Amino acid sequence: MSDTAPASKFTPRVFSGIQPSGGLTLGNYLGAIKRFVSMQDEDFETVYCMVDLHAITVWQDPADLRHNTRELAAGFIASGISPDKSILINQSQVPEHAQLGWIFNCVARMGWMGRMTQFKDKAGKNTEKVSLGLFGYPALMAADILVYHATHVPVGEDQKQHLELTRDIAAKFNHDYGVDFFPITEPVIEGAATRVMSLRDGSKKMSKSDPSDASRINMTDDADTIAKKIRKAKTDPDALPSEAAGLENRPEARNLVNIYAALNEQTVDQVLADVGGQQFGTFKPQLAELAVAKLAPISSEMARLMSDPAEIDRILAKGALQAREITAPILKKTYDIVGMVS
Ligand code: AQP
Repeated sequence: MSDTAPASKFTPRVFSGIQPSGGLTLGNYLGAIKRFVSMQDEDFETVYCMVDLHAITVWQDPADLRHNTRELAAGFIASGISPDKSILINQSQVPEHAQLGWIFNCVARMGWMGRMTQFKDKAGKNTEKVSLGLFGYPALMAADILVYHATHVPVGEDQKQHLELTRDIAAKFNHDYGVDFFPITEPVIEGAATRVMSLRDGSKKMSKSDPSDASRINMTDDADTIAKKIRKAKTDPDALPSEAAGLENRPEARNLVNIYAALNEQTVDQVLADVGGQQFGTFKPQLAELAVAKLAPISSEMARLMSDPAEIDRILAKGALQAREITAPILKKTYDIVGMVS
């Protein structure tokens, strides 16, 4: 659209977040965090966030929320996000997120929000009973991103529609007020595992809030638990194919091969060149061994960091100060554009 601002006039800046709505899963790690880590060494400023305001769109026990927020920060750091290279924050400690979120509630249209598939999935048949916050979630997510003028957002496949909405909100704001103020953000959806599926059902995303713990690998699972979950993962009776095309219509097989490829930083075809022809009884122990080798150092570092929660709180407090140097002027300018007396 001619009335939208090109991303290129903005400082290359990455923003992304994860909800502290449970423990981190392998899906979060492969779909999002691995890319967060690599982007901090590219030509970007990087801001990574525990989105606690998003988490409470569904009920969270307060003690669990506090624990999960710190554990998520520990997971970020243990996975390689450096508080010296990236700004690491807890969303509620940077109030400009919620303040811009309100403005965007007034920009986004009910019809746009009603089409969000994640809302439909999470609300199910219960739309009358879910929180208003769950419905408005994508407008707050747009604010999280745009309050930094972020140009790039690394996410898993499931967030694609929300990012399109973020672009629509930026474009509508720019159009309505006749400005080129908000960037039209680029989603970064890359890698062999942009959509890690449940270990129990290849048609469902692996999710931290799935009632079945066997459906996911948690970043805090020990070696025995990881091996057991992989051993019990649903599969089909056929041997593995030698090429990616042979995984079509085999969602569970494809999921396990994708996980192997992402953990081992290979393509699916490279993996299948090695394991094609194997039965799952042979492949699963190799996958378990690889998963344990990659995840054990992260989970033990998470445990070490969690033994000193005050240090995590200090990192988040410092991150909030750094963040507000970016967000406060952008919010102030937004208020000016909208016509608020300041
Ligand atoms: N299964 C997945 N495969 C690939 N990427 C995934 N992500 C989540 N699950 C997968 C990516 O992780 C980032 C953070 O997601 P989130 O925690 O903010 O929300 P979510 O997508 O709703 O994740 P969960 O685990 O399913 O949380 P709950 O159960 O609370 O809803 C995003 O980049 C997401 O794409």
